[in-house]
Amino acid sequence: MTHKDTSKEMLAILQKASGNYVSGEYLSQCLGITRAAIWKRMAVLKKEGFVIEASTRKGYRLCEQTRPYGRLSVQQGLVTRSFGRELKFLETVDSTNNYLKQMAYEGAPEGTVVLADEQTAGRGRLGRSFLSSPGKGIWMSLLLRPELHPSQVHSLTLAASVAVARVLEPLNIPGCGIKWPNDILIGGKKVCGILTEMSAEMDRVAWVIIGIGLNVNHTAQDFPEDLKELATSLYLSRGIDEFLERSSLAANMINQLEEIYLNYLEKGSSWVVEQWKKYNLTLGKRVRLISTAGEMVGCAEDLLPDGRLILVDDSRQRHEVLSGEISLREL
Ligand code: BT5
Repeated sequence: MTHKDTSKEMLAILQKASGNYVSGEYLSQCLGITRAAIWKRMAVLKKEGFVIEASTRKGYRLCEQTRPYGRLSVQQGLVTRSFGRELKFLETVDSTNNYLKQMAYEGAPEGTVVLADEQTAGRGRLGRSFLSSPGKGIWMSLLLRPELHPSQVHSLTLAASVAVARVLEPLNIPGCGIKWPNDILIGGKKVCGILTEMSAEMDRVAWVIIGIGLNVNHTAQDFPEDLKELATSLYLSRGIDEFLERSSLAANMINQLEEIYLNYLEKGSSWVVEQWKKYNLTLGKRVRLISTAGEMVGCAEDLLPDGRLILVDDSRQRHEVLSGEISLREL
C-alpha cells in the first residue's frame, strides 16, 4: 500500500469511529504500519484540514464533521473506475488547465484530475479570464485520451455540461439549466463555465482537457462590479443561508463525468445530445449568435445528433452552427 493509500484508509477508520477515540495500536494493526508511520500520516490529514485530537492514553479522534476541501476528502466520494484516481490538489495555481497540460505532455493517464482552491490566472475561451477566488468554487481539469477525430471533441464539451447539470439537479434550484453549448446558468446568470482544450494531429486526438469552473460559495460581495449582473453562485441562488461542501460536489462531478463519458463512448454523441436536451435553456428561444462568421439573430430550433445548433434566421434560412456565443438576454 502506498503512503497515499494508508492515509486514506486511516481516515476511513477514524470516520467509522464517529468521533470516538481509536487506539494507535489498533490503527497500526489494521494498516500494518508502525506507530511512527501512523504519526506521519496523521500529520498529512491535519495538513489537509482535518481536526484530529491525540491523546497518549486513548489514541486519535476525528473532531470535525464538516469535511475540508482536499485530495483525500474528494477521493473518498469517488465511485469511479479511473477518473480522479490520479488527483492533484493544489492550494493555488495559475490555471488547472495549464497544470494538467504539462502533466499530459509528461504522459499522465486518462482520468487524471487537477483541482485547485484558487486560480490566479483562470482562463475562459478566446483569451478571456475566469474569476477563481480561493475558498469559493470548484476549479477543476480532467484529462481524456479518447480515440476520436478532432471534429468529434465538440460533443465532449456538451457531455461535461450534462455532468455538471446532473450534479446540480438534486439541489433543486429553479431556473438552472444549460445555455448552448455549455454554460450553466441559474436565473440567466452564469454559475459554471467550461473550457475544452485539445492536442491533435490531422485525424486523431492526442488528449483533451476539460476545464470546469463552478461558483459554489460566493456571496454577492465576492463578485467584482463587472460580474455582479452576469454571474451567480450556488450559495446565492439556493436562497438557504448555508455554504455547500465542495469535496462531495467535486467528487460527484468526477463520478458523473466518468459515467457520461463511458456512455458517450458506447452510445455516441446522439445520446449526449438527448441528455443535454433535458437541461436545455436555449432551444425554442429567440437568440443572438456571435461567431467567427459574424452576428445573427434567429430561433434556436434544435440540436443535431452531433451537437450542432440549428438556428433559423428571420428570413427563414437554416444555419447549422458548431460553435459561437449565444445571448438570450436582450431578445
Ligand atoms: C468560460 O469561458 O466560461 C470557461 C471557464 C472555464 C474555467 C475553468 S476553471 C478550471 C479550468 N482552468 C482554467 O484556467 N479554466 C478552466 P467563457 O465562456 O469565455 O466565459 C468567460 C467570461 O465569463 C468572462 O469574460 C466573464 O464575463 C465571465 N466570468 C468570468 N469569471 C466568471 C465566474 N467565476 N463566474 C461566472 N462568469 C464568469
